[in-house]
Amino acid sequence: MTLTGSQYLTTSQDVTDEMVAQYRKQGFIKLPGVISKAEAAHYYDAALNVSNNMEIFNKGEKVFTQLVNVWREDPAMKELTLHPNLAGLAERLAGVALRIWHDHILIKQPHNEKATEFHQDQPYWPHNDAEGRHCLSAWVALCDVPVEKGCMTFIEGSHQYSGLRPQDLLNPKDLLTLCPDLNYYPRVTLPLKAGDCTFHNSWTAHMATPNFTDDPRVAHIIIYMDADTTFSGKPHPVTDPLKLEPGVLLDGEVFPEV
Ligand SMILES: O=C(O)CCC(=O)C(=O)O
Repeated sequence: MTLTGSQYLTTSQDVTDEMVAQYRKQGFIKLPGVISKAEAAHYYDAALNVSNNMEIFNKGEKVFTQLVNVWREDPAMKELTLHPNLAGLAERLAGVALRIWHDHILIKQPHNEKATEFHQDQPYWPHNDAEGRHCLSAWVALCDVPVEKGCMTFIEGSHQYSGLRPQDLLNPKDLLTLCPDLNYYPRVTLPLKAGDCTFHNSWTAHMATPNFTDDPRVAHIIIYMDADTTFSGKPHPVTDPLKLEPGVLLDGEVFPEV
């Protein structure tokens, strides 16, 4: 572990082969202290500042306030999205070279008493050969996130179910009806302290609990994709403005290698 001020940070050197195996078997892992408390407080303020200024992408407006690709707009959030410690951890877990797919700030507003319902991320994305890929998200808590404030719950082993259609974030039964076996898989709920993180594979089913508190739940999510991911042509808010031809490599300044 690395000492930052008075706090130890989890780095890729702390991630043992057993932890990598656990991540790959379960489809997710919790890593404490991936950024310092001081950094979390700094990025918490930056994230709320951005949310006052950026247009909201409203796919999940009812369950969270979502700001996509903030690293392209805001220098402070860019530092977090390109944070070398997070990238090192992501590559250690994925075991392949990665690029940024996109980031997003997800704020569950105070007393937004709606869960983000079970879904997988990958079916939303315009990636070719998605089944064979290692895309993963770092969900970084910028404030303490107990269960009552909107933390993540994962279904262990659910990443084996690839090839499903996109699932409705507002419907608690959608994924579980589409894939009834998942009703009998273990679920793991992971409250986090500011600066802690979960990583999940893009096929891992997950949900987030409602925010019953008086304060916003602020998380920054960095999504990494395999460095050789190509574009499928499917519509998506990140790629639509780029007018890409299907089959091209998702590279260049919008999708930098980490
Ligand atoms: O934080 C949330 O409410 C949901 C997060 C999520 O679905 C994700 O990071 O993929």
